[in-house]
Amino acid sequence: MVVSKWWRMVLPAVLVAAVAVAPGAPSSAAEGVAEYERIVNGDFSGGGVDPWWAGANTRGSVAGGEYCVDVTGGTANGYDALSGQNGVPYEAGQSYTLKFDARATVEQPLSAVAGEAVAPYRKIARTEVAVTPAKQTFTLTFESTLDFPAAGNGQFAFWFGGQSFDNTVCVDNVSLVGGVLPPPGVEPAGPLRVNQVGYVPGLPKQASLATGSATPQTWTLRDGTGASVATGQTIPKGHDAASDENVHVVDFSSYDRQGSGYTLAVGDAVSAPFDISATALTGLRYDSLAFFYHQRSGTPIEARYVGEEYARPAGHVNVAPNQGDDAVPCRADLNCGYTLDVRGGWYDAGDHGKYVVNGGIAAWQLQNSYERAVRFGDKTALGDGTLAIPERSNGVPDVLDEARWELEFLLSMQVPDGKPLSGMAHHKIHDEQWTGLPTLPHKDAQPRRLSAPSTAATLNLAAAAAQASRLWAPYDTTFAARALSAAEKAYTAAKAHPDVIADPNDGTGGGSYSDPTVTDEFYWAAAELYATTGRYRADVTDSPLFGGKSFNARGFDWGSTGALGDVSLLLVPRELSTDAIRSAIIATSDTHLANMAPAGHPVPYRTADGGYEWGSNGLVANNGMVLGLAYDLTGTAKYRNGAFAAMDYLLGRNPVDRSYVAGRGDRPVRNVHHRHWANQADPSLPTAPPGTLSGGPNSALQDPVAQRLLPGCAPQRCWVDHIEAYSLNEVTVNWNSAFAWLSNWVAERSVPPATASGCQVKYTASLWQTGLTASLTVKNTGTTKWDGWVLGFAFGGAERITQGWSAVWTQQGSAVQAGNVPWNARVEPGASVTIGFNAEKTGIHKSPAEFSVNGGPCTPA
Ligand code: 9MR
Repeated sequence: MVVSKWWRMVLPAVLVAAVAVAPGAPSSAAEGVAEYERIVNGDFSGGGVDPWWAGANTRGSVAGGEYCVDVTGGTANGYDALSGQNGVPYEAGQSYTLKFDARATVEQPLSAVAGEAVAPYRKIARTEVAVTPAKQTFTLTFESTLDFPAAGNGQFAFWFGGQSFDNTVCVDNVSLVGGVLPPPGVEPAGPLRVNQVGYVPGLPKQASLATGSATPQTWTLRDGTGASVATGQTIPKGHDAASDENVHVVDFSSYDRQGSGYTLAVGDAVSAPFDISATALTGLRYDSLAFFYHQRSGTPIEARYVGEEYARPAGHVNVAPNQGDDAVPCRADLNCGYTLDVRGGWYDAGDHGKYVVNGGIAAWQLQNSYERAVRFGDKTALGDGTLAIPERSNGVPDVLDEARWELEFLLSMQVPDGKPLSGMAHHKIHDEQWTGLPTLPHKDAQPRRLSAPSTAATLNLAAAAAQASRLWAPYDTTFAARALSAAEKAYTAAKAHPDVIADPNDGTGGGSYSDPTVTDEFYWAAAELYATTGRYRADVTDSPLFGGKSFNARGFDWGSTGALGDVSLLLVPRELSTDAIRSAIIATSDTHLANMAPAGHPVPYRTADGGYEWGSNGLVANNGMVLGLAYDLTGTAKYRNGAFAAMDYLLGRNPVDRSYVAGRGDRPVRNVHHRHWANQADPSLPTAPPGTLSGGPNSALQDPVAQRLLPGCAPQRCWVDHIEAYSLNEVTVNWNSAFAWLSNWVAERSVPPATASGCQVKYTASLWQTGLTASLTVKNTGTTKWDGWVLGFAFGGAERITQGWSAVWTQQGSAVQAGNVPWNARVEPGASVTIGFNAEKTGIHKSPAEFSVNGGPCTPA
């Protein structure tokens, strides 16, 4: 073995058998000092090569768990044939231990080189060893003379060149441990984790404590001045699999005094600060919905709506260097013979792709948020003038305006009449090649191409457009008709071509969004068409998913959409019974609550193997939606508490002790994977805007940063706040639509409900031929005060409210809601509030027979 002078020390640990370096195991040092593995995919256990690259005169592949490089002979220098990986961090003055196994078909020298990936290619250390047909393990140590940050220009490479003959050299178990800087994004998590935004009076307030102790500990709640205001004992939960920690729960639910800057303390551990307030969480509904305007393609993002920091020129509108989205051809191999004008829509995520599959579910969820509010909640909160968008005073609820931005794009992706597969929808449109980070949309110079149509995309279009049609009917009959006709055409086309599946390997320049099973998309689309038209009933009932079969503990997402159809069937009742759907929502919510009860950081989400997936936070929010619906349907507090617990987890009560929502909480996510909000890569660019949800933990470690930083992580801890960690920290329209839905629900339900037995309403009306004036006296006959209330009832005939007083009045069809105004929000037991309205009418007016307050019944007096 020849040792070059750069190595401080070489341990001649030459073994014939492969040394057992546990695949991907984190290095744990003696004396508790953290040691960080700096090589990614050093054991090749997954069968993949990434992020190793092979340069000129080499061809690398993984075979039999080793990385084998075919080397062409006849080169002059070692570096004429090399393979390595970039972005390896080095710290000057720190020592490193390199280990690897190697063998070769024919004995030859091999150099292991630590250095710089770009000119002037400075070296930190180079050593040459002799590799033989017998596998040997080499252990080398060196001290770095240079500094390279993670994801910078540090490189580790093997040099194979300088030989006259062809050869094959195989390496395995490559490990480089050293340095003291924790990898970026891996910040130590505090042990005492809270919802960093806030808790709501009258609702549960819980935190989680990671501790070695098995016995209860004393907790103290301090107010904003630091004064102790409450104290109690933690509840030990034992070992928690999702976090691989011993966890206690702190329950301070009984403390209800509103204020800000509260902290919890247990011993030396102090939590992030938080509020206790009825409005602590209400702003999130608008923060989360604001995301969609930011993501709009084909229009300038204006400072007056988003502030100077986030404003940017229109993307993909044919201004150089953009190639524009106004006449996008199909990919060359499709040879479709037409172009489509597919401007507009939302960029899916941190990339500039626009995908019908994912766009469909995201648009549906914004529309559903509104449809649910009409049925169960407060649609005024989503009404016209509520969002900072250009359409804010057009007389249409803003959330529908925002969804329409995407709907128009989805409709534009439909194959024109007279063309092959007409009526189907192209699966996606995106760049030919992936662009770098950062790249603002208007600076993207890549050609844009349409992918082939797919059945899944076609059914997404059908479902979202059918749903849009019924919601837009009161505002724009022309659009409503156009949406329905496109939906029906798409549905017919999907039935004619029921198994056109997008290529799962088509991931160049954009994601694949391939979904092999479309039974659920067929059910979803049929349910939407039935809800809107009353036709298509047999398509709904003939589906194997009919009757709430889609709900489960893992949840629904872009590839698993049957539950969306069920939710629409529930919200838009027709003659089909919705009992089975209701039961499924309640049973699934009970499963969530049972899973959450023993958990250290309770969250409604459970996969078969306990792992966390790409976009787990989106699934958490969607399961929060299911719990929210269970509460809407039953008024049972445990379901409401479960939905709020999902929010607690997203806002900081989690093992990484971070708020996954940008700009909200004491330790929010910053470095999302996004080509504009790329502050980590370019400090002149912004971090993610407030209300943007990170994808969240993913224990499958599907990007090089995750693989480098998180080997062996427990599921809920598999996350870092790093821009390159695209499988952990991207942001997408479908995850933010789930979060927006939950945020809107949580905002509504931050008002404590009235008890079912505690309400009475006296309705009196004076009538004339074409109208009436009504007065309602609503009395709190229960034993607890109301801090806010919403009265609901339905007209029996053709009445239309023209004016109301002492409440915020809204009417959708026959459904009426009256919400408190600030001065009459509080109603003590035994007290009443009187409100009223004027209405136009045709025909006979009858007093409403049923009333509700805050979702519970209110008896007519
Ligand atoms: O959200 C998608 C996730 O479910 C998949 O596992 C992953 C890999 O196929 O792709 C995710 O979607 C990405 C899409 O393909 C491209 N835009 C960004 C999306 C989020 O990372």
